[in-house]
Amino acid sequence: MTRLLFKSDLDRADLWTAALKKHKPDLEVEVWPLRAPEPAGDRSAIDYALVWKPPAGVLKTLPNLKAIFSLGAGIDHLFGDPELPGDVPVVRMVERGLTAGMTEYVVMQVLYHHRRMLDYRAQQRAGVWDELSFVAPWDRKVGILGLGQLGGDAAEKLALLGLDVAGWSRTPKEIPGVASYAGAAGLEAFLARSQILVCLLPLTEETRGILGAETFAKLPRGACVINVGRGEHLVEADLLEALESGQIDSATLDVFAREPLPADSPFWSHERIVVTPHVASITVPDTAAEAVVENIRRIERGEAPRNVVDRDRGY
Ligand code: NDP
Ligand code: OXD
Repeated sequence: MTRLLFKSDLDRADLWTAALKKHKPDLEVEVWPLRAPEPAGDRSAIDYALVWKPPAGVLKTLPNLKAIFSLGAGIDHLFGDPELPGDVPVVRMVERGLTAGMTEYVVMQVLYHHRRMLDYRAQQRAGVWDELSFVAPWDRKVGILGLGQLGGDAAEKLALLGLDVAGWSRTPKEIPGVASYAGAAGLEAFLARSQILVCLLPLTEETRGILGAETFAKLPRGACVINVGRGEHLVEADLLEALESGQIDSATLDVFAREPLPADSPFWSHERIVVTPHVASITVPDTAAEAVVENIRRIERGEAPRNVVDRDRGY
């Protein structure tokens, strides 16, 4: 018998249990009660954990754990645990629902800024009928920080729309229609061309604060910033200053250093900022359960699971 511990901060355990059992009917799913500090059942019986933001120190109390599956693509919620078991593979979420949702969101926000929708919204509020300047898609330079599972797919789809797309990653990439810039040496040239900059990096010690004054100064004047990575990628005060000076024209922010975004955040009412509540993409239970079950089967056949986090790289 195989037993999986499931923990989410949303009330969707029934949906997840059904999805997991659809793909592996003999899987026993133990649900960690919503908002409880600890799981309830026999910890030695747990083979796998599928979790989002487990409290620090709990995973190490599961003595027979074979893998830790993150419910999301980001794994920073796990690596904040100083007692995270060192000998158990941590698997990030790679599934087509999450990828498709992120690509939709990034395409939507890039087009929103490219087609000056914030300006048209302001004109609508003021009752103004005025045609603003139009930039052809091939003259609009979009830059994606992070060309992994999510950034790579979004970049490819944006290129299919005819936009002039480039991406930046640690290692060079070959994606149809997408110019590749890599490593520290490639960053400056990449930023210099990015009129719309999208952050889809994982949060690591190297990427924390990357959306700050130094980066903004290297973008073309009047650039737009879309942050869908993590709130800690952004230096909030630097963005407000760059918006004030006109170096940055506008921004879309989906993730924040403090979530929910505090009621007194200036972002809520800023006319040049679009705010969404960390919903750029959401793991889809059916397709995600399929990916998790496929990895469980691999482990049970004695094979290495796919999409294991490299602890040295931090993602
Ligand atoms: P991946 O691990 O597949 O991709 C990460 C990319 O970032 C890779 O291209 C990697 O380069 C690049 N990268 C990492 N560190 C550096 C660095 N120091 N310098 C240059 N490039 C770097 O991650 P995903 O695409 O699956 O997810 C990305 C992030 O998106 C998640 O970590 C999460 O924070 C965020 N996310 C946000 C969601 C939301 O709703 N807002 C939903 C889901 C995810 P290389 O390819 O060379 O290794
Ligand atoms: C994720 C997220 O990492 O939801 O999947 O942010």
